[in-house]
Amino acid sequence: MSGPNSTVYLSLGGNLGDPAKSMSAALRMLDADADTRVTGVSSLYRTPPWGKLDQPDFLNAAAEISTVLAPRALLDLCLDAERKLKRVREERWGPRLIDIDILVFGDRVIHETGLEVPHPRMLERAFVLAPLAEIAPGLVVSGRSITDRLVAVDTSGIERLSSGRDWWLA
Ligand code: PH2
Ligand code: MG
Ligand code: MG
Repeated sequence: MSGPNSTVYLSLGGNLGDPAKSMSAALRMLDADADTRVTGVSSLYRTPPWGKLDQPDFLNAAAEISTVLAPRALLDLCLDAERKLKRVREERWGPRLIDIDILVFGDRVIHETGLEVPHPRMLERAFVLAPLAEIAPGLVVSGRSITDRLVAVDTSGIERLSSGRDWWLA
């Protein structure tokens, strides 16, 4: 499969088991795919649960990848990684071992079942914007930079861990 290279931004998160280990395994799976390369990863962030409050804190991170895959094929690769890591899909916004979401795919705008790009809720979620601002501060989504978006949301309780950006290679 080969098309032009696209720069893609992903959000990763989890709050059950060992989320750092799951996210690291997921990123290594994506990087091992011949069509996809991981080109940047944020630090790890501890974040309060959003949407459904009575669940453990999450760990979140953002990643930049370069891929020749079409958006749907990349989504399948991400869902495959989630499945391999034994994610069980349960309640919406509830606890999970690993979640990998496509945030931005080049300058594509996609409205398909299961594939909405840019991610429709990314601009209101500090747990997405804080890690993303670390690796792509100037990235413009719907007319404004990630840095501008980040100052407009509530980041209370979000803590950047001293993991550095190579935690997923360890
Ligand atoms: N993911 C959700 C729902 N709530 N909260 C935080 N802090 N981090 C997440 O990754 C998260 C969430 C559903 O995808
Ligand atoms: Mg999600
Ligand atoms: Mg998801």
